[in-house]
Amino acid sequence: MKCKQYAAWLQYDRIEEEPIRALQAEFFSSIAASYESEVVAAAVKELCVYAKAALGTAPNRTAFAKQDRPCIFLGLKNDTDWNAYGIAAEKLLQLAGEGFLLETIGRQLYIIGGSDRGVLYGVFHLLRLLQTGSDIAALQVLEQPANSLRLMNQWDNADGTIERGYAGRSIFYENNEIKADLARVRDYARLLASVGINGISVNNVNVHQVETSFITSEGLPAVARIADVFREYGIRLLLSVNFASPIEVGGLSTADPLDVQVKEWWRKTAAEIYRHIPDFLGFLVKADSEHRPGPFTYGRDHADGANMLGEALEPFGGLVIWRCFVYNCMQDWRDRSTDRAKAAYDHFQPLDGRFHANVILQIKNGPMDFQVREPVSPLFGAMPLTNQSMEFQITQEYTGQQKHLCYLVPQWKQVLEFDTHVNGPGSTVKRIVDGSLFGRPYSGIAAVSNIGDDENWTGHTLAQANLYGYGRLIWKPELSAEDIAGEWIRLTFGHDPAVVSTVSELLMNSWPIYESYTAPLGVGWMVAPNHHYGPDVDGYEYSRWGTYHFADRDGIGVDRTVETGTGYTAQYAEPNAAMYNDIRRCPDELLLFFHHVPYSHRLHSGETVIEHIYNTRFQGAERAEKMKEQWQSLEGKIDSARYEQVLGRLTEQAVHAKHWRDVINTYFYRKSGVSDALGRLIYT
Ligand code: GCW
Repeated sequence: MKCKQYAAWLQYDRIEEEPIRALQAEFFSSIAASYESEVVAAAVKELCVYAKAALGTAPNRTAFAKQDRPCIFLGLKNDTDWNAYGIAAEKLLQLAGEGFLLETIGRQLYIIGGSDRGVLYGVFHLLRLLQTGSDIAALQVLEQPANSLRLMNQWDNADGTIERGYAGRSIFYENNEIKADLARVRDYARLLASVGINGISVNNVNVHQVETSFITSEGLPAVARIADVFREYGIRLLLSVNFASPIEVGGLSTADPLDVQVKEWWRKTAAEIYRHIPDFLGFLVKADSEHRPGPFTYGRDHADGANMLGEALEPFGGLVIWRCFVYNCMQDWRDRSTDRAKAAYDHFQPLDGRFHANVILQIKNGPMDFQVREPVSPLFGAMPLTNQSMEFQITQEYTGQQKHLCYLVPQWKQVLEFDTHVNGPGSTVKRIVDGSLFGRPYSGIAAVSNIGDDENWTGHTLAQANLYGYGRLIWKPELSAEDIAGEWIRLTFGHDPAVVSTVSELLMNSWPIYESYTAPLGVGWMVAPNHHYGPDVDGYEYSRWGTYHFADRDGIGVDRTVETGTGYTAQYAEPNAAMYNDIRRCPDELLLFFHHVPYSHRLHSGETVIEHIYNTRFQGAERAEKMKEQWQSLEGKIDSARYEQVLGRLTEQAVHAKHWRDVINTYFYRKSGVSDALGRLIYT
């Protein structure tokens, strides 16, 4: 019996209210499917798992036919005359692809998918509804996912380590091999499918030696085993590929994307991949970024590189997902004219219109790198002729590494709602990445996973909410962060009102709290080099990474204005460009991202910058301590394993938040000489 931490949000706790259980059991007495496939089989199995755990029953599989008895019917939109079963034609018309319809008619429940994936998503949605209090006798739901590509990116290495992983080791690999036992991968696939994920890249974008050979005939049989497991749950496989593969595993002397032999090598490689994995989704590529090989070596650009791979995959319907995280990571801190934030736009925007139809550019949400606070990347919407997708980071590299609580859905939601104005008002990021604004054929959202082989998957048990929330949000960006939190809490911990309200408050406050004791006002970093955990204000200040805050005795911040700074603000469409450029109109939370200001500069909040730094650091550390106490109020209401696990993390966070507070406050006191107006303790 797997423990509660492992079951995550698929607890399927027994329904205690007798009438509700009896009613559900009636519906679950039999299941009939009009279509058979691996994915439908997974859907049926899931219904049975639920019936056993929550209702204590075992449904009968019955032949698909009209009947008078209670029954759950599963099928595809096009394989049955659903009108004859009482389903309205106009509803069926609205149903497509991966969408689903849930409808109760009398004592029969219909789960109809636009495809077999739709059926599976319908089943998981049904079980979510049943566990969060919906009445099975009155269901009327029609859902279509907003984004067609809903992807997970693993940064797992074949040696079993995970780049920026904070929850143990890889569930995929050990000792430079794919694990023999993939049972846990299957459980992961089930978790991902339950929130609608339909594609996964299973190796780190930094493709090292062993992983480079995943695409060779020697490597593919093992990779295909992983693809087989994900296929059961409707999830298609991607691989991160090394741009220099033709040299490293192909025996060629070049990887020049315009070289005939190189093109031929990739074409053959693609054919070989599809021989092993017929539904292979495509390549994820990090090229010319942080010392990874790429087209620049040959004097070619990113369009040349991506298109060459696009052409190789095209005959098989595969995609190239090309990352835009390209910048000079050998910068000289003395050089004030180079601005890392400008790099992605500068590299890619001029290439608009040159990318092959099956190439998608994957852009990190911010222009720098997954900081606690960043503006939205100005590249979104700036390439109307190019497919674009979003890259979020679920793994908490810069947001507390799953030791600190940081519920990221509110941040992602803000990014998706941001109005770029590139095509007039209403040009929100969510409409760019769902493809609707410019009518792009391919689009979607990816995120770097936060799981490892820890028993609870995510290190911090409450960090499961980020994995869950990511899937739910990208399926339906209209959901609020709070509603998603509420769903997750009920599914994970049950319905006790004290638990629901306390955990919801903890989650919803956690991002602002984390922000309030770490780097202030959008300036970013201030973390220890390499591992990125804990404060080191000048840790990156004189380094080559282009991530500076420029604090001196008079002020702090990065001048990115057109007049006196790097000119980055001009990459935005109006009116955003003017707003960010204008120190009086720039939002407080991003002030230091865009402007260099004296410590005495007054914010819209009424505080000066130095007061803000001190006030929020003191409040942040206090609120972190409070979070621990709030959690302690739930003792006895949550099983002890999860209770203790979370308590341990919140205790560490409370201590560490004080460390952050003191390091930051002392740093700025020493720099500025300004003492705290409220006389609180700042170490000198
Ligand atoms: O933020 C940086 C990380 C690297 C990562 C890189 C990227 C996979 O520190 O670990 O490499 O981003 O996104 O490529």
